[in-house]
Amino acid sequence: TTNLPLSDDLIAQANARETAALEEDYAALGRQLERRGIDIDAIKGRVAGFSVAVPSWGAGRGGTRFAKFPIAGEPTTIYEKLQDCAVINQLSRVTPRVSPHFPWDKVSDYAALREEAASLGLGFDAVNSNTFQDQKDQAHSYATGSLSSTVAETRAQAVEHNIECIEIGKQLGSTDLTVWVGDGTNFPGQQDLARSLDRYLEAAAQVYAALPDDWRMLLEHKMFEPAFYSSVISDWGSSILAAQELGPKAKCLVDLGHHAPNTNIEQIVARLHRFDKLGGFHFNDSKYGDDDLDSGSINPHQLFLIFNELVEAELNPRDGFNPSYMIDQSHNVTDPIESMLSSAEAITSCFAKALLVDRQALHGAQESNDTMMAFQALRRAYNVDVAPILAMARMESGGAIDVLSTYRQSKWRERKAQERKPVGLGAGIV
Ligand code: LRH
Ligand code: MN
Ligand code: MN
Repeated sequence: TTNLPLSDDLIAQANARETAALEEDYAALGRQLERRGIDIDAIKGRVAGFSVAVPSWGAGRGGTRFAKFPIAGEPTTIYEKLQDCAVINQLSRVTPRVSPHFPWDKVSDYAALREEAASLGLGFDAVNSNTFQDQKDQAHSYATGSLSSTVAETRAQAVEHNIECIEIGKQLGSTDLTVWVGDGTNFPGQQDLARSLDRYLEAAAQVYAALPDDWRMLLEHKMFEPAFYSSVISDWGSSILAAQELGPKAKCLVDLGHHAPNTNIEQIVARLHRFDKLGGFHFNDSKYGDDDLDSGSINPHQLFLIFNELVEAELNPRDGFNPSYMIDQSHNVTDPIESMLSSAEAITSCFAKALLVDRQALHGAQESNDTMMAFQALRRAYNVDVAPILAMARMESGGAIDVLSTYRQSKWRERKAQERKPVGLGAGIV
């Protein structure tokens, strides 16, 4: 049974007002691309096959450690979050999976949750474990770290929690476990830098041993925060070394906000791919640190260059190249549905632009050391407005031509403001 949140009529009526203009724009872009030897329908086909998962935690209004400003009608339970994610997918047609976080999304019946999601047109993506916060009724505190804690019982509890996440994930149909730990120190000398990594590796190996054959363990690194002097898995170097030590099912996950400012992330992508360790992404954008701003809102060119590496990687695949794409953002000042609609569009646009790069021209210019023409091969693709391709792909699969205006016409949030219980005030990351 389907239980889609928006009426197909609403989408069809909104599209009817936009179709003629879209057809004109698509035809004009098609002629422009044809002159470059590119078949627009082939690009549209690739775009139609693209998808990115949304985070369950992104459906609620985020906050900082200073404050959180909830909006009326925001979801509080995983069931309400799934409804909002279903709205995003119904309009955008590129976000058919949700990445859950435990214990935030804990329920008593995961088979029922999976059915509920399916009735909303959704599946589940990577399950995320949480050993960076203490939960009430938890036996051991993570104040000393989790997988790398000096306290053996705490490490065992963190291992146990990750294994429980795998068990939940099996019921939800996931095949990836994403592990980010906040472990680290705030003072020089607080912990032994080498021994803390040893403890992490030993505990992570126990989690790895519990992975089903077709599962992957995605190790997410982060330079700092909550630890401000040292983090155990602080960078892609620590991440790839850990993944190599754990085994072939361990891969690295690149959260775009988890690097030092100005880091060449696209080069990290190429490196991880070269060594068979590119597991996936948490897309977001940042200006200063782990800002969790909307994807492509600050540096869309970087996002394009990352997708350029991914298209190169596809042409030169290594074993099991199948990076998972997820959004990981904190929507502090916008309606989260609108942010994710806009972000999904930004991410898909960069994928589409990367497909437009004349690879022959690029590789030829690289071989002959024609720097300017190599750069121009990228620039010519980046400058194309691919919006008509995305809109046409969406419309043809039942989505909205103009996702944001159709969403506003649906009055979804206003309706939910009447139905859902208000969210309490307070600070917190989600
Ligand atoms: C850590 C992180 C990680 C968590 C999420 C809530 O900063 O990026 O992915 O699971 O935020
Ligand atoms: Mn992340
Ligand atoms: Mn983060």
